[in-house]
Amino acid sequence: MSESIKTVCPYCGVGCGLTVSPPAGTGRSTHRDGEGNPIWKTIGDKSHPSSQGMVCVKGATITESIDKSRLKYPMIRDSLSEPFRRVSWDEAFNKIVDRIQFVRQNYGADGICMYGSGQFQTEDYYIAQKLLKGCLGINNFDANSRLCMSSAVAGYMQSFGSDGPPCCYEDLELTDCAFLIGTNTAECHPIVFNRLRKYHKKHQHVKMIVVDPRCTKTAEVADLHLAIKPGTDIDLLNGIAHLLMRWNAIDTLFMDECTKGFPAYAEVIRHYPPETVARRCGIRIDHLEQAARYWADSERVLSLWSMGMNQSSEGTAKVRTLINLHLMTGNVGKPGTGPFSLTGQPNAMGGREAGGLAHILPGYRTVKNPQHRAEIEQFWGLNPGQISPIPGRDAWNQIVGLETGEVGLLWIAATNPAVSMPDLVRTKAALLKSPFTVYQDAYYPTETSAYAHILLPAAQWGEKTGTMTNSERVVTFCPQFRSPPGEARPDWEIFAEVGRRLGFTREFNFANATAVHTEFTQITRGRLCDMTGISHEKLAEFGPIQWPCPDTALLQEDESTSRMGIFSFLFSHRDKDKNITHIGKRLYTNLRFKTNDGRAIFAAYHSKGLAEPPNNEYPFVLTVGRLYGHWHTQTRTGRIEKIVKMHPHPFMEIHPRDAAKLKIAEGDLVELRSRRGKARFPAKITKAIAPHTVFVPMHWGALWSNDAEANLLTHHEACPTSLQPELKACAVQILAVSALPEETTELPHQELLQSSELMKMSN
Ligand SMILES: Nc1nc2c(c(=O)[nH]1)N[C@H]1C(S)=C(S)[C@@H](COP(=O)(O)OP(=O)(O)OC[C@H]3O[C@@H](n4cnc5c(=O)[nH]c(N)nc54)[C@H](O)[C@@H]3O)O[C@H]1N2
Ligand SMILES: Nc1nc2c(c(=O)[nH]1)N[C@H]1C(S)=C(S)[C@@H](COP(=O)(O)OP(=O)(O)OC[C@H]3O[C@@H](n4cnc5c(=O)[nH]c(N)nc54)[C@H](O)[C@@H]3O)O[C@H]1N2
Ligand code: SF4
Ligand SMILES: [Mo]
Repeated sequence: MSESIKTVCPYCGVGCGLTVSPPAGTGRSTHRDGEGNPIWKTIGDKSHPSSQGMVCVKGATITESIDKSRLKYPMIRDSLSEPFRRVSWDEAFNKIVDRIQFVRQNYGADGICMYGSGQFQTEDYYIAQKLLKGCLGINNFDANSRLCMSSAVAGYMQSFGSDGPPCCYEDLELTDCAFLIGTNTAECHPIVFNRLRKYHKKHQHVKMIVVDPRCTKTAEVADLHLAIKPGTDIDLLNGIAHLLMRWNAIDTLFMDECTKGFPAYAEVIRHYPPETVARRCGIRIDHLEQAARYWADSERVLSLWSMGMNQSSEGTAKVRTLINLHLMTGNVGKPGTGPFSLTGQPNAMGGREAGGLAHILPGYRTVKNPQHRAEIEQFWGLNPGQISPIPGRDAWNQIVGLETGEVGLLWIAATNPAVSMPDLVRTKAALLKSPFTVYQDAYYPTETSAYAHILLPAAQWGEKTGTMTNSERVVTFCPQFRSPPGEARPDWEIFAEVGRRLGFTREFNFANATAVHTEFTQITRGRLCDMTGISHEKLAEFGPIQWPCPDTALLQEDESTSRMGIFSFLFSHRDKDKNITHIGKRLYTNLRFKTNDGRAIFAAYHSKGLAEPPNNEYPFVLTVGRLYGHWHTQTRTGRIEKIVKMHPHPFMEIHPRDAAKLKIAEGDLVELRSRRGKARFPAKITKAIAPHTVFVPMHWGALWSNDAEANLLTHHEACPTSLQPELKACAVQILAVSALPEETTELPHQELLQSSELMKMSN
């Protein structure tokens, strides 16, 4: 390939457009990585409507990692103590198909589980749903999005009657007040933050409020930073609502016409006077009042949130309570307003569209809804009743199924649970017990490959064609521009081949990814996420397209953006009778929601706080999050020199007062202990963290550190509605390692990892 191509960045949910060109230079002068592989050139795509040419360090360096430490061939072993041996695809497929048949007969269909990822393309997601939920009749497909987005999904569904973030990035530049809660946008959604920050800097009247126990890069530039104690978000939000009520700064007309359930909420917020709330949250009363003032005085309020809200044992309640504020003040459905959940992974949104969690079905449908099941059964040509009405095993319940012996086949793809799941002591022990684990990844080794019986090499970004949807519902085409290494294959092709070998030849008769996408978009017809007007061809021709986009929509150039030299599209609608709420950049502009009566629903939740609050024995709250340069478990970013220099090692942030009390100096090695496990980090003393709270990054698994695995400490207690675990907080004690008696710090199952390291394939 000699020309450049346009695609989307495969890291975060901002979904920046990238332009990729072949490695510069020829022969020996070619630009190469440390292993001698030519490096493709990546720059921001100026024509992408979401990012307008901007990229962060991760997008800019992505191509430096794509040839390093790749898994190239299928590999098999009979037990985890044996080395892998290379096999043909044919042998690997036969083994998997035999196992599926065996498990169906001996365990029942519930014994089969797949754990996928928001890093799948939509095509991968769709085929996996058809295989598991359709053909095998088991809803045991869950994704790492359970650890990431599920509270936002549940919150939108319950408050608005459907999933779907109603806002768009343009709202960042149209708001009067940005309320950022539980999100370190500057480091984790850098280009969203750039757009907001530029506008905020330029317009004096625009306010930025950041709610985070840490003074992050995001909080540093806010007009108001509320460093609440972890887990007190509902107190704060109810406290703001209390003041808005007291000041009568509420939109009664909107509430009367467009919502229901307010009286029950009004009863709840009575109990949240400022004194109580400030004390519980650990903030000043005047700061609380200031936050409520900004809400009251702003014509347009936009809230942004991510893991500080979602990863909580009351995640859905947090999300819904935030939505309450928007409903009270009529801040929804208008430019510059709305509750905007920032999606973490590049295609977390596509996963939701394709039904990629254990309780949902493609096209924003749910497993429990009989009509939805019937629609999908009919679409897939299945017998009525083939799709199970019972939600499948969520991520943690797949682990529990291994513990109890009910799961006979676990198929993991595009995620690294041996680092990212909560309570790694239990997770690893369960994985060790798994009778049969298939692991489909692009890289080798990862921490999870140590627990696999079969490794399947996946083609990654740039090596397969497909689509991804970003936080603002913009779908971008990601064409293949290079060959996969060795025998690696696209995820969807692997799933489809297994489907065909199980006898579902008609169901998986796809010539290519375009055919998969065409079938998938048809299943969205008439739904909120209608994408029947989007196709690979149109995306390739016109560039990124936002949904809803039914095939009755006419593509029109959006004048406001094309004047800025950016080419994006608005849609006009031909068929007024179609059940589509809205065509264009925002959802719910007619203020009718997807509930039965069109009204949005207030939620009435009291604050419950953390599932594992600190006590005398475990006096600190540990919170775990991300750093600007690294991506999750480092399979890519750990191999990029510039990023490794930026963040060379793990650390634990602690407040100077706590450090002094514990006699810990900067750089001292400390051991954190929770009720479940322990891990060690050098101390970083900083006022950026609230007292009694400590922070460690999530990025260092067993392959990248000796013993700084954050999730050895965390617990699996989850939100009862969304089943999203409280990965953001657990109770810990802190001990200076110098004060500990000498002992070996052998990690659980470290020997396994070492053995897999030793047998690195000669690739
Ligand atoms: N650089 C980088 N960017 C990424 C990723 C990455 O790995 N690296 N991953 C992507 C993914 S998948 C995701 S999900 C997103 C995550 O994006 P974010 O959610 O922004 O990232 P986190 O650092 O996990 O958590 C955000 C903040 O929540 C705060 N927090 C902790 N507990 C509480 C609480 O009780 N209340 C409140 N209000 N805040 C709390 C933490 O202090 C932290 O600063 O990032 C995406 N972008
Ligand atoms: N304590 C704590 N734990 C957390 C979090 C936290 O904030 N705190 N955050 C949680 C969240 S929000 C998330 S999203 C998870 C992320 O956790 P993981 O999903 O485990 O992290 P990644 O490193 O992104 O793993 C993605 C894997 O997919 C592989 N891969 C990349 N592209 C492809 C492809 O096209 N096909 C295939 N088959 N493989 C591919 C990569 O090599 C990598 O091994 O961690 C969760 N865990
Ligand atoms: S902001 Fe996100 S999508 Fe954009 S370049 Fe950075 S990692 Fe990629
Ligand atoms: Mo995530």
